[in-house]
Amino acid sequence: MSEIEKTLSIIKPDAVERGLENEIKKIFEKKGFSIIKEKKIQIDKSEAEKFYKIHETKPFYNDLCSYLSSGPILAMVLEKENAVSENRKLMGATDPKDADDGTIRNKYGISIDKNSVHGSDSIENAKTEIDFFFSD
Ligand code: IDP
Ligand code: MG
Repeated sequence: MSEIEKTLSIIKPDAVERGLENEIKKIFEKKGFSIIKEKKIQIDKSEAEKFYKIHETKPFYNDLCSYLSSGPILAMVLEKENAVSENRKLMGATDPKDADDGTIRNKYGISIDKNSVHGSDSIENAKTEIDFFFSD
């Protein structure tokens, strides 16, 4: 059964810095995602730590939070049938060198840390992450 879902997508600092926002938004729209909310912002490190709390025990946590807060990002709510898993497929593997042809990370990712996009990994986390950016 297909359900209309919402998921959180972030165009990360490496991609915003290279002016890829519109190109990446077009990829989502061409694949049938509706971008129902968007917000360009720069978060500070403590907010990044909160957003990535799930990773707080990982060795890369500090660098990850510094990176996400290092420049402007574009946070978006994407809507589509099975949006959470469809977005994960479209993003590709975490490490761009493992990401399949045709995925966003294959096309634009620079490295495992500068991998251009974030996407929620479950419906539950999508709700929390959408609230994080769009609760007001
Ligand atoms: P995901 O973004 O594909 O869901 P996660 O495992 O949730 O991947 O990791 C969150 C983010 O942390 C990744 O997008 C990547 O930027 C960074 N990251 C993950 N694993 C590593 C690593 O081994 N070294 C450095 N950064 C990493
Ligand atoms: Mg993740």
